[in-house]
Amino acid sequence: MRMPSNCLRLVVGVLALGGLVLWPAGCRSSTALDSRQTPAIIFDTDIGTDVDDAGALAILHVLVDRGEAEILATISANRNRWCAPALDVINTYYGRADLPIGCSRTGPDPEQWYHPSVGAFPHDLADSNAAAPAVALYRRILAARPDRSVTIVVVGWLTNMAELLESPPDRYSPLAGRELVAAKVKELVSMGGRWPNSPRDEGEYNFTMDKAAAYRVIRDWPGPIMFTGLGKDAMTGGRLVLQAPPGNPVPAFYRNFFAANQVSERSSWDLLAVLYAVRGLSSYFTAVTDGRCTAQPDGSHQWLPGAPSNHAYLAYRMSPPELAAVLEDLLLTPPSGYKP
Ligand SMILES: [Ca+2]
Ligand SMILES: [Ca+2]
Repeated sequence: MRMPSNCLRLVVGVLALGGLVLWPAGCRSSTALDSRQTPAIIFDTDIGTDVDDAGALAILHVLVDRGEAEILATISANRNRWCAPALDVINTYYGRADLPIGCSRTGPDPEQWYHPSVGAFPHDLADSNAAAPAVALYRRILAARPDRSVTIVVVGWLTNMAELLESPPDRYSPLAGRELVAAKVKELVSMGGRWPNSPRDEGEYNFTMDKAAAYRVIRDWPGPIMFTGLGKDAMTGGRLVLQAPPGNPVPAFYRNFFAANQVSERSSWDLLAVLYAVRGLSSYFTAVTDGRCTAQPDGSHQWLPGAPSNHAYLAYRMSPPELAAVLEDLLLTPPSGYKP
């Protein structure tokens, strides 16, 4: 088990004591401690730049099929024209063809690994510009939900979160963005950062792709954030591309990425963020909660040990290969109602 040195002061007693709340004063509770409530999740992604986004959305659908979570929307922070169609392909395969899809109009637009396969699978959203504008969709969904009930899992850059925070009142809610987030969002799970600190003079991909957004969200987000930088050594996709049925689009996206990069499996950063967002710490993770993250405008970040804050970051409890096996089993689980 890999564990940063300052994990020694973790509240891992929580796990050993079966969920009895022993967090220090001022320390927030975790989804792991609140298994009574099924998390209602908005999935926010930079789908296209890497293939773990497809795997992450696939396992989220499987966990929803199992009754472990509810999915409210899938939203891209990447404005590439193929992002929304790729999301629609995956949602459709898992039986949720009408799940709301949003897309940024302002985010970065890097290379796409998915588009050669999108046309081979059923979907009805032809272009990202036909998807709802991301921030408007966030505001519509959040305004209609009970207070403190929504988990947002961001497995890409933080463009949509920054714009949501700074959004004005509109026809959906009289609240400005920061107040709307404070009222409705239970937890932001951000797959970003290298913990406890980014390497000297260097940020992390999701934070540096939109540096200004990462800086503003880390500084201004009014509620709990769990940063999950884990997954580099949890390799998945190898069994998926060999064993999944031909109608499954997710292994097709993996094959595109594998061929372009001459690899046969891929790290699982985004899948682990989803696993945490749905199942909490479980037996998989521990959380470092004593301190807070500070970010710089250049996209770098640093963990400052100290009193518990609204920030925490995730550490391994289970080994990366064991976690990879959990994830690959979920990737190979067919949609509910699937008939070969
Ligand atoms: Ca659709
Ligand atoms: Ca991603």
